[in-house]
Amino acid sequence: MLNKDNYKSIVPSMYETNEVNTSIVHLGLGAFFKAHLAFYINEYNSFKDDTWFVSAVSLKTDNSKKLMNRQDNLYTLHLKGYQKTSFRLISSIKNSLFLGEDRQNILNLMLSKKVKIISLTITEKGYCYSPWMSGLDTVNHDILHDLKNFDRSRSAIGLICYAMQKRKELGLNGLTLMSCDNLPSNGKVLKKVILDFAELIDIELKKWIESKCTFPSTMVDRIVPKMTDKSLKQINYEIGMDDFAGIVCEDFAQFVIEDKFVSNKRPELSKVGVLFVKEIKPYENMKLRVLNGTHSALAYIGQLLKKETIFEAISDEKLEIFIVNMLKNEIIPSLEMVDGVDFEEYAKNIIARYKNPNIIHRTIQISMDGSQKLPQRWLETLKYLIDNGKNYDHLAICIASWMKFTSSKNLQNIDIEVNDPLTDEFKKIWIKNSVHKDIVRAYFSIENIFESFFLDDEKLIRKVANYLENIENLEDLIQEVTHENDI
Ligand code: CS2
Repeated sequence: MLNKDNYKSIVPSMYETNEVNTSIVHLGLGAFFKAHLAFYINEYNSFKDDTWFVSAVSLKTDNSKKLMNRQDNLYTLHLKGYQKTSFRLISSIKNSLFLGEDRQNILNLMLSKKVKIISLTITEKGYCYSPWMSGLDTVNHDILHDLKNFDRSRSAIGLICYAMQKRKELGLNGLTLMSCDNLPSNGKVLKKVILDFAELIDIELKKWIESKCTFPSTMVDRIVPKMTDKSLKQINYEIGMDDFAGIVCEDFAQFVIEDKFVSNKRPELSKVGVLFVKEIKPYENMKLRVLNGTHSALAYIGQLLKKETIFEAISDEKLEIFIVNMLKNEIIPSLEMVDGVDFEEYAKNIIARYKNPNIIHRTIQISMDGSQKLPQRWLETLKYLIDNGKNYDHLAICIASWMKFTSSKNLQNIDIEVNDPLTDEFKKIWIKNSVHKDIVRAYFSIENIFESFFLDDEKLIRKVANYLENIENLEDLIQEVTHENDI
């Protein structure tokens, strides 16, 4: 099995000294983190002049900790390009921990003078942010739990606030708190929920965090499909030994970070292609609307049309034309300029990434948690188009497809798996209503997804309801709108 003995010769200084500097504590030991932040730190450490290591924490289960500990926190990253594939041994993770077992260790790390950054990949819902409340969702179960049991917090938000309170008591400095999730202004969102939570604990804690910590926003990009037995077997075969923690991803990666670190303490990741910028919003919007927006479109439409993977979906010519038209006529016009980026090229490149036959990315994986994803992926674009009197047929079809998908039935009326915190709410909508306009209105009344603006727009409601009513003919609808918009 892969471990430090078999790889001693190529692992950086990590094992040459007993004293290892853990300089980042990361919350969310999942595949995306292992293929993205851990990868970048690994590349950076290969220069050997300034090494940073990560202590990675799982908040919910001990699976990753077990797998990683068995192999001394080493794992293989299988980078799959269109033609070439390569392997990287990742050794940037110093230790893997599980909150359910290692709370004290995790806290000690967060209080250590060596730690400069706490980073997060906890998925959209992990932030417990309510757009409707414009801040922390104070009725979220985890938040209610953590407010009552602060020292046993189970959410990332409660845990970070607890650690910051201890740092404050010990007279230590603040930390850089860096979100790496697909949210717009992810730094601002993190700051808002942390400060809201801290205020409910103690106003002095809020003031301390506000003055001592920073919250850089980031734009993160790499397609990382869920691991399967087959992809793990392939890694094991290629490296010639067992690696139970290996990860497959595409060979493309991008990382843009707002340069806002406490005392400027950060690894100089520009050496490995990371872009540090002052103004990050245009990058975030570009990525969320172009990539994630079309990803979700392909996922919901793909699910209804029985396309198992993004590759299958984009290989259907009708769907490709639909996506390209949506990009050209609806998404790209909504974007602010980004220095040195040609949006047409950017979008073309993303379509090419979807066409990578070596990446088996399931549409069902991307369909997950739509209620948390739609606002930043589609609704901001839609709002722009409505405000500017432009056509939005493609997006309206996407929304109707998402509504149909969340009814838990596909076009053949067969049950489909809907994995979303609001699944029960969606089910109720379909039980209570039978008229399509009423169904659309009921969806638009979900304040944590839709701003009131949408519920007031009769034209939009009529359009989405009309598509929803005719959703059995989804393939025809897709073709019709693309022809109309091409003229
Ligand atoms: C995907 C993203 O699962 C999803 O919702 O759209 O994880 C996507 O693959 C990444 O953001 C790509 O950078």
